[in-house]
Amino acid sequence: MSTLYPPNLQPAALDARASLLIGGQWREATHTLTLLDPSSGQALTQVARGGAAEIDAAVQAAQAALVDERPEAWGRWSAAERGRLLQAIGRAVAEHAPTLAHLEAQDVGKPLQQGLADALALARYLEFYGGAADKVSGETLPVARDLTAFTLREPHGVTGHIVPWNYPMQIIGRSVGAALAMGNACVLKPAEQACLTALAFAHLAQAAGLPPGALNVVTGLGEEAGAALTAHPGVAHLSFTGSVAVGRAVQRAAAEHTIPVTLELGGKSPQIVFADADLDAALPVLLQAGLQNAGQTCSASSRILVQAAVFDEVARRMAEGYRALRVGPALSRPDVGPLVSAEQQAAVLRCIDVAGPAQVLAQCSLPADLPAGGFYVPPTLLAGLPPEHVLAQEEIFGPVQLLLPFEDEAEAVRIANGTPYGLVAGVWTRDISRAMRLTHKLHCGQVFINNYGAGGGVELPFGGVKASGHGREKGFEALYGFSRTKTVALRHG
Ligand code: TXE
Repeated sequence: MSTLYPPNLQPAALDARASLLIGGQWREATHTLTLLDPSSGQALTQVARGGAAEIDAAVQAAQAALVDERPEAWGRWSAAERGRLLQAIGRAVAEHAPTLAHLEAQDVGKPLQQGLADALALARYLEFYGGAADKVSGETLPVARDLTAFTLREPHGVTGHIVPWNYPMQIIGRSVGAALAMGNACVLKPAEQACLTALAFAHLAQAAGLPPGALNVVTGLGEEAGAALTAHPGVAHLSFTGSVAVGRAVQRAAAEHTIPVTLELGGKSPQIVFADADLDAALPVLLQAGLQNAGQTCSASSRILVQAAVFDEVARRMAEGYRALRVGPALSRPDVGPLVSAEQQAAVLRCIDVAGPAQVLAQCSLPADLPAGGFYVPPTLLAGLPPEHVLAQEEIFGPVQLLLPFEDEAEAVRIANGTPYGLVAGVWTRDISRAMRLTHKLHCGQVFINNYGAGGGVELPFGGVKASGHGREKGFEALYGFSRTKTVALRHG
């Protein structure tokens, strides 16, 4: 394994003695957090447990990077220079993708092949936002003959990024990548369960030439470092991905300083399968979209709505798929790895209990040789619960999907829209008119027709409605979100 890690990316080198990046310096903290390997439950390494003092230092370092008048300071870089740097960081990320995938596998239990895809997605975000950095411009506005009016797009200033543990690399790519492209200086607070790829990313960014203060990283607990970041008056924009409860707290904290927030809060996303659908094309996607990353995905398709005429066939084929899954430690490239923590494991097992054995249509058995302390949950397909049931309403965030039958289009829309969330919906049909009717009726941020996720498409704006949050990340929309408009009007006679 050691040959995979360049010296500065060894897990041991990313430990407590140097895991706070503030103003270009790697610093220690008085207290530490222990990271566990979810595949075995064993301690992996330690990182700094930063708190309010470290957040304050990080925000000040970010502010300093923006006001520094020296030509090399981050605030003086042109858009093209920022773009070139992001692309160079992207190339370094791509080069180290296998290392990053290993770190992610050990840190959060993500199957190696999925971590590799995340690392390459991070590289692609940096390529995309690097290329886009100098293509966002203002406009000229026709007001009067003796006035020339135009708009400028300016960075917010210091942006705070609170990232969860399920897709650390992708979320860093879409939020930190876009924020840096627009010239903001970032303070990143990774999740306490998932710090290593964030730290590795920061090392790679520094090595590629990111100047001091442009990106600051404070590892620590949500209620300490995270809350301090949301409360800091020097932060001009907050980007949060995580639970609804914390998202609401982040928005309340932002309201104290009247700053904008982007909230991405998960969902209960349906895939709707009509009787005329190409089932051979749909079936692998129905499963994959619910089980990728052991179902710990904001856009996980946890509800599968199936038209009555094909319900039995879809149920049978999905059940076969579940029974054929291979659960295992992340480094063994399983279909489904462990969950991130003992807490998540317990919560998901509780949900399966709540459903009761009668509703379990299929369950993949766990291999006998799994490491004893790992946080494994048997992938479970549920059926027979009404759409109002709590398990059909609330995010489970594990390898559990629920089949729900419907008769017609109206009922499908009613069930699909009938939860507090609205992130993603998938529609499987050969009838394009029906697909478009549904597209307009579904309450969500993105609709995928005869696919789910468009292969991750970094170009596509992504975000939710209702309890799934607001604001859009990914695509050009993120660049607008991480900048603001200043209007200028010049009277020239
Ligand atoms: O999330 P938290 P948790 C959902 C999913 C999961 C549930 C709980 O349903 O089962 O949330 O997961 C930081 N101020 N999602 O407990 O607590 C925390 O340190 C500021 C969906 O892990 O919301 C971490 O960095 N920050 C989701 C981040 O918030 C705080 C991804 C997310 O943690 C904070 C993850 C505070 N008071 C969970 N408290 C998605 N949308 O993909 C915590 N944090």
